[in-house]
Amino acid sequence: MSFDRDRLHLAIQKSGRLADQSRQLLKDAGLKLQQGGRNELAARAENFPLDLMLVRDDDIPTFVADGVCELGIVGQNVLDEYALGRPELRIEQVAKLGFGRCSLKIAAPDSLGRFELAMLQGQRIATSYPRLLGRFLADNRIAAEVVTMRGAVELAPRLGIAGFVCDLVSTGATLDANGLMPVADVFDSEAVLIRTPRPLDAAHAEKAAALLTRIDGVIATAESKYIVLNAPESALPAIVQILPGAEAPTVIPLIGREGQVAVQAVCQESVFWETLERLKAAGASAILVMPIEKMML
Ligand code: PRT
Ligand code: ZN
Repeated sequence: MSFDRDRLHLAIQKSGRLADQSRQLLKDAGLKLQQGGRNELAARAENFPLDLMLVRDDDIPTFVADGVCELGIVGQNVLDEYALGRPELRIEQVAKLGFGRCSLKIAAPDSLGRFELAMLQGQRIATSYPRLLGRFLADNRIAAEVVTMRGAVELAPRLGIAGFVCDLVSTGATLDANGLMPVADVFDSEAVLIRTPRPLDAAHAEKAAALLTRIDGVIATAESKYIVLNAPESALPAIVQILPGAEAPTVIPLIGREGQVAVQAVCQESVFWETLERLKAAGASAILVMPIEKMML
């Protein structure tokens, strides 16, 4: 596939933890993506003027910063580690995408027992995120030695390379398996959509805006539900309070049932069983919760 300057370019991780969900997001936004072989570095959207660049996640901020790709999807951890090294650049974070959640944590051997931040003073800490860790240490006025490792950070204490590690954690199983326990939170991360700091010409800007509107719609729909319920009119103030993230619900009188109304609302936050129980306790009945397939805000 040739590089077509007229099309938009979006860098995503080729394979790894963010790859499938990045593609799924674009599919949910209505894009038909060409499959592309194992060795393909790009994949074309058949029904939108967009080409995907399939790269290592570490290269995504560079591609976007240099304007090779107008857009990218990358973990905030990778973005901020890069951005701290090039403070003159302003890569814009356009949207949080709600997947790839993890946190960068400092961990210590289980045998350490009680921990406080001051114990890091003068210690060696192994990490693949020296700038994020460096900022955390400076913010907390801790003078520690940062040992940069590209991978296998969890092994550092056993190898005698460092007394502490600072690595990404999602379930905590890896720390556990290596006899380590989390002791401090350095940075919370999720996948984000980023935009180049280079100015876009009108045609590219229009295409990017159209794509972002669709992606915003997908993000909004992911958590949103449509709720319909019946209630006595007198219970409305209490019910509106309980409906999560609902603005200006529609209230319709129920013919033949004096004082009773039907309420319809889009809830932009998760609706749990507990929410339904609270609605019922407030006087609601016949409560329906429905998924929303598409939404354009
Ligand atoms: O090949 P490429 O360079 O593209 O991929 P990569 O190997 O550098 O990255 P990859 O695919 O592992 O992660 C991509 C992004 O996913 C990261 O930059 C984070 O934004 C996000 N992410 C979310 C994670 C995790 N969760 C995660 N758990 N990245 C890494 N991990 C690792 C962590 O480093 C540790 O080794 O998983 C282990 C811990 O997991 P738990 O579940 O045992 O706690
Ligand atoms: Zn990587």
